[in-house]
Amino acid sequence: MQRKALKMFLHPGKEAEYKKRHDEIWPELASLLTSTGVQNYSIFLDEETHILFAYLEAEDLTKLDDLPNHPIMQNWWAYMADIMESNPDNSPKSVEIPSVFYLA
Ligand code: RM4
Repeated sequence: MQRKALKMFLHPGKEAEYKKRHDEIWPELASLLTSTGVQNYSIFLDEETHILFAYLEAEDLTKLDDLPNHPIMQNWWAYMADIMESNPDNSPKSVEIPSVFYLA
């Protein structure tokens, strides 16, 4: 199993809206992520800094490489772009976080 962590950046004041949208995550997006191999996808919010910490696992992380090109992913990013720091193509600004410790 491979693991990946990254941070994204929520606009202040959008905490409840961010959670609501994820509580109501589009079933087709959940299916897309699952069928691409994503497991244990978790997102945590640091309420002091508005940093979103995301963690996921996959047997092969390279299978996720095409996700940004998928229309469902692109539609979701367009939907989320008003409440997160986003790039011109609507993808969320994100910074990968290296692993420094693992206890299985
Ligand atoms: C996040 C962001 C991520 C997406 C999750 C489901 O807010 O859009 O890119 O993977 O939602």
